[in-house]
Amino acid sequence: MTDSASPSPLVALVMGSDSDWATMKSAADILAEFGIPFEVEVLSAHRTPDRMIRFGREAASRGLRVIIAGAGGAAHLPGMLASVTTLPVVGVPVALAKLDGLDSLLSIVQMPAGIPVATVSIGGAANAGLLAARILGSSDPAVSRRLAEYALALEGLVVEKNAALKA
Ligand code: RP5
Repeated sequence: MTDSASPSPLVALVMGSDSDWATMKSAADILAEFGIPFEVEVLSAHRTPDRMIRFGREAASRGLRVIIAGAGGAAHLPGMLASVTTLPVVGVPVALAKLDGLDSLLSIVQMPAGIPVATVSIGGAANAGLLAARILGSSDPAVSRRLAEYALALEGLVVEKNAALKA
């Protein structure tokens, strides 16, 4: 699938199926907005288990710093990746036609002690992108600065909308 321009991605944006892309694209948009190089992969814990394990095992040595993993239904991808890497894994529950994503959320969030997945809200891929930016920003002042600007812009929007309501 599509990659950002950079030759060495810092974030892997992975998903269980290409059908998850409509949700996961919001994370890609955030990473692109912050100028963070990323790669996109479809990897399934159930349909491509060997590929998925190999990807997780090699991720850190390939220079990746964060993995964002989205899946729906029996959403085992984020947890399985977290079990074969020490990189931070951000899990995105993708909503399918049935159960409104509650199944995905519970599959991702209920990790056993020792193997953490930072789970965002159902469909919360934009926040997953922002969380990855914050993880990188803790050691990259340029990303940290952009995060502060992003927060200021958000604040400005709310203030504007508030003023518009009263006008
Ligand atoms: C999950 O199964 C995927 O993450 C996707 O959300 C869901 C359905 O996949 P498709 O049948 O659309 O390929 O593993």
